[in-house]
Amino acid sequence: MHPTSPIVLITGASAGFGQATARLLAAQGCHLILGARRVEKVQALADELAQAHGVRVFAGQVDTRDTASVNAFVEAGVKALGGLNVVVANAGLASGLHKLWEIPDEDLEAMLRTNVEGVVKTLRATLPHVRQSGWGHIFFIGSTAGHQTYEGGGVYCASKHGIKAMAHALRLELCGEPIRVTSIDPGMAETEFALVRLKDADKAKSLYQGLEALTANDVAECIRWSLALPEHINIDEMIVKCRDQASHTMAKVNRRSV
Ligand code: NDP
Ligand code: 8X3
Repeated sequence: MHPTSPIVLITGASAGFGQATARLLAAQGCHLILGARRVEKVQALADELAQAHGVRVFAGQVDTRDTASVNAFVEAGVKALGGLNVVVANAGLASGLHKLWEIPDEDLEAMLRTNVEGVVKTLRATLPHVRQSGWGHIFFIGSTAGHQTYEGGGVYCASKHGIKAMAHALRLELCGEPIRVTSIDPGMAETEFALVRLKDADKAKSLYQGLEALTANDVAECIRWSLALPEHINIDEMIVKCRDQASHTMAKVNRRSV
């Protein structure tokens, strides 16, 4: 049975899609369990949303690469709010734009440990609670990079192709249970993503110059809509790009002169 005020756990809630999703779902009356490494940002968001919308919000520090950290975060959040219905396994990143034969271990490990292992660890810790609640929805955050590849993006694309595989597998594994599985797969969206990847504010900004990229709120809206649908409807995957991006990579992007 679809609860009127579901309890939603979001990883990567200190910025970008995670933060925007927390804002949008709190405004719909959802209770939230929010985590990221920058716990002070998550705590400030939690305080703001609890005050503005009268919902219950738990804020915790979590590094999704670390099993003990994920387990402790999930247990504390579920204990504080008394259950869990929806998971948004959003924490992720791209690190660098190296060709496959040049990628440093640091970037390789950051992407695979966060985008693949971190998502598995999040799912592993949360699913028993979602099952116990009797109704649930698991959101993966994939990417157009899970549908195409580009030079310098081999490992990031591999990690997002991995998300696609995991979402498909989980849907098969949970078939017959009252739990939906959705992968939201955005194209270019202006968040902290490019800054984290390129470590250069000017280069990050120039990526979106002259085009109207997706915002974090646009992606949050896709999550809100998928969640609000009647419960027999499952959005398997949603590829969402801005109108200025015609290809899954940046090969065909419309830029107005500035
Ligand atoms: P942001 O950089 O704005 O946000 C990323 C979030 O992930 C931050 O809250 C960050 O928090 C968190 N995070 C990163 N590593 C960890 C970790 N080890 N443990 C816990 N939290 C972590 O990027 P976006 O919002 O754009 O990205 C969110 C997801 O969307 C990612 O999976 C990304 O791959 C995907 N995506 C992004 C697109 C884009 O163009 N922006 C397009 C398609 C997909 P903190 O640093 O505080 O830990
Ligand atoms: C982010 C989109 O094109 O930078 O997942 O890989 S892209």
